[in-house]
Amino acid sequence: MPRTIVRLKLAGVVAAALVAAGVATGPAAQAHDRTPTLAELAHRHGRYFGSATDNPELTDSAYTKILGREFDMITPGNGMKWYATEPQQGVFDWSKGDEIVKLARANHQRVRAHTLVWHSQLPDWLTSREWTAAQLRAVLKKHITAEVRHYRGKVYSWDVVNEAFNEDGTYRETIWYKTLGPGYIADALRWAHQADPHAKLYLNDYNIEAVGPKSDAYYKLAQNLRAQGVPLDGIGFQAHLALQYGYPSTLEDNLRRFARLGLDTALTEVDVRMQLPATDAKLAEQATWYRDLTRACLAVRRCVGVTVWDYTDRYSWIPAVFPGEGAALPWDEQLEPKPAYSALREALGR
Ligand code: 9MR
Repeated sequence: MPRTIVRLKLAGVVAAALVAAGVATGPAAQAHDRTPTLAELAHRHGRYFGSATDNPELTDSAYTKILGREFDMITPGNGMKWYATEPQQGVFDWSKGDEIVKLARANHQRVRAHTLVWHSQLPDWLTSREWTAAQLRAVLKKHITAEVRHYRGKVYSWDVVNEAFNEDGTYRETIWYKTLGPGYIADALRWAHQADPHAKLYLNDYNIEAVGPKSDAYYKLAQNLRAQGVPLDGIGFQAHLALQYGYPSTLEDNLRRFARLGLDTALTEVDVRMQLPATDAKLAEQATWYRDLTRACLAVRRCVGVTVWDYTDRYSWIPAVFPGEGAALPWDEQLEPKPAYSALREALGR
C-alpha cells in the first residue's frame, strides 16, 4: 500500500480513537500539517518520485534517512549490473541487489531494477574471449533468466536493455549487437517476460529526451517491437542533462509520442550538471530545469514517474566522469536542499 494512504489511514484511525476517547485530535492535525515529501506529492498525481542509490552509501545514516523519507522508488546504481551479479560464469551473487531491495522494502519503496543487457560494467570472463552467436545467446538467456527470476515479484520494472543506440540513431556496436545482431533486444525482452510476467520491461537511454535521431531510433524500434507482440512496456529517458547544452524543450512532445504507441515512459536517471563553481544564477537555472522536466512528465498521462540519479551531490557520479562539472542534484554535498528541491516541490505541488 502506498505510504501516503498508510499514513492517512493511521492518522484517521488515531483521530477516530481520540475523538471516541474525548481527546482533542492534535496528533492527526499535526500529521496533516507536516510538509509532504516528494513521493507524497508525486503520489497525488498517480506518479512516483525516485532516487538511485548505491551499496557503499548505505552506511551513511544521515543519507539513508532522507533516502527513506523523500522517495517511493529506488534504483540500484550498480548492484544489479552484470559484473556484480554474475562475477564468474554461472556463479551468481545477489548480495548487493538484495541489500537494496531489503532497504527499499523496509521503507515501503518500490524498485526500478537496473540493468540486464548493457555494454558496460561487464565481467572479464564475458569480455575477454570470443563467443559464437549460439554461445553468447545462451550466456545472455541464462543471465537474464537467473536475475529476473531471483527478483521476481520484488521489483516494479527492469531496464532490460540499456543504451543500445548511437547518437545518430544507428545501433551501438556492442558485444551483443556485433555477435547477435539487432534481434538481441526482442530476445532479451521475451526472456525477461518469461522469467517475471509482471515486471514492467523498459529500454533505457540517455540523450533521447529531445526529439532527434536517437529518440527517433527508439520510436521506430518500439513501433516494430509492439507490432511483433514483443513484451515492451516502457521507454526510460535517463535525462542526464547539462546546463551548457540547453534544455531539451521537445521533451513533453517526445514523451507523448511514445505514450501514443501505448508505452509507459519515465525519467529514470535525472541530473542537471553545470560547470563549477556553482553560482546562484546557475543553481536558479538548474531549478527551472528540474521544475520543467517534472512538469513535462506530469503533463503526459503515461509518464509514470521521475527518478534522480542519486539525490545528493555527495554521491553524484558526475565529478569523476566530467572533471570540473558537478552540483547536479537537488541536495548539496552537506545534504542541504538546493533551489532545485523547492522547484521539484513546486512542480509536484500544483
Ligand atoms: O552511477 C553509476 C556509477 O556509479 C558507475 O560508476 C557508472 C559506470 O558506468 O555507472 C553509473 O550509472 C550509469 C547508469 O548505469 C546508466 N546510465 C549512465 C549512468 C551514469 O554513468
